[in-house]
Amino acid sequence: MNLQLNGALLLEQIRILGELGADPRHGGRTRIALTDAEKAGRDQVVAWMNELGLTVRIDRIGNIFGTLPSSSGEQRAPLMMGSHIDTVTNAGALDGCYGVLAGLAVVRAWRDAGVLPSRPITVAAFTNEEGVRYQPDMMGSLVYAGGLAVDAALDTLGTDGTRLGDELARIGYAGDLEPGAIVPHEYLELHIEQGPVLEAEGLQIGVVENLQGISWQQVTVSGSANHAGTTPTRLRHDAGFVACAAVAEARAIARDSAGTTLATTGCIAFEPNVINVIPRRATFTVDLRDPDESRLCQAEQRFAEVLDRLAQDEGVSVSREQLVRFEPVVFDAGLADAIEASARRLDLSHRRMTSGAGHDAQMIARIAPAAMIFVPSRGGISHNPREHTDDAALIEGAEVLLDVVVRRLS
Ligand code: HGY
Ligand code: MN
Ligand code: MN
Repeated sequence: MNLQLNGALLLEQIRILGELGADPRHGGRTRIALTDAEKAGRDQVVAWMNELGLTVRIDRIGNIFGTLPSSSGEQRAPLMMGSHIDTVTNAGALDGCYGVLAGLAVVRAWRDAGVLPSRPITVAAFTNEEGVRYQPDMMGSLVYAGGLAVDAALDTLGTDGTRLGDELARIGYAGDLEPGAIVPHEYLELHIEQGPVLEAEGLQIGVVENLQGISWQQVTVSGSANHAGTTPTRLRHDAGFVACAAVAEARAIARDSAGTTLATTGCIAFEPNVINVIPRRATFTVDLRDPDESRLCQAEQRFAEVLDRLAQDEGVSVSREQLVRFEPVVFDAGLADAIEASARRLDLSHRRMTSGAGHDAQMIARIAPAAMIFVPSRGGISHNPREHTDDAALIEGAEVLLDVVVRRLS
């Protein structure tokens, strides 16, 4: 079957969606989950789904599904493609959005050819993949895969004190479909690599076989405020010092892992946060990742020991809250083989690789065969307005996605 991808329209839709939530001051766009800016993004994707004549359904956690019916009419489990359209703060235009819009481009190729697939094709935009406002990340796909009860997710309180379910209702995306009601036959996610590997090796396609484990925790250090000028070091109970020392130790844990473990502190705050007062309290996050579960456990254990030692030496107390803990995921070998075969058929250089970032595919892998396709990120940059992938590479990735789907459905 000779289906044609409309690459120009895909690039145009990426550009249009990328303008929603644009931040002229700091660059990029910010469409944090369930904000008005993200609602605008949702509304735009739903409008494009309706233009394609898809059956649009919203589930109770706000996941959006657009389905192209099959030629047989019978209700077979759909082949699903998807990703997310929520962003981090000052994000690029491609993270997540590329996969959702490329899915629509694949469906459009069927529509343009005037043929229907042998089984339904569903394009999904999952709620709150980034987990910036409400933890955990990949929340919508986690609920959809049965990893988190929808009512618990709806009761989640955000970093801004809002209740997720209230915000979902406020933006008009509190759907009635039970999460998981549409069980995919298999799932494909096209995504930018967000890392340096493909570009460094001059390769066009990543065949993503697995995805590393993720551990997010929030640490609270409670010490004693005191005068910065009169308090001798030996008498201090400096929460700020312990937090900073712990962050430095987390980097040492990553460095000692020969590069497999990654440690990131993305958020840190001191109280009272004034220049001449020793902080009485410090809160900070630690994001630990490793493709190997036992190494990730070792990193968590070592960090806990470091924190306890620092706390004891400084005479402060520490508490840790686990925000996210996802084990590494291995994707479906058959789908990975199919992706590799399509890259080869399209004469695109490729390699098998691990995903450093979390993705909705890792959740869908719990309920259906799933795999991912990567395209290069310029400079390996993402979660940054400078995120970029060349137009030709974006279209190549979508061509691979189309080729895999056509062959899986023929
Ligand atoms: O954190 C992640 O890896 C993803 O971007 N949510
Ligand atoms: Mn993403
Ligand atoms: Mn992301």
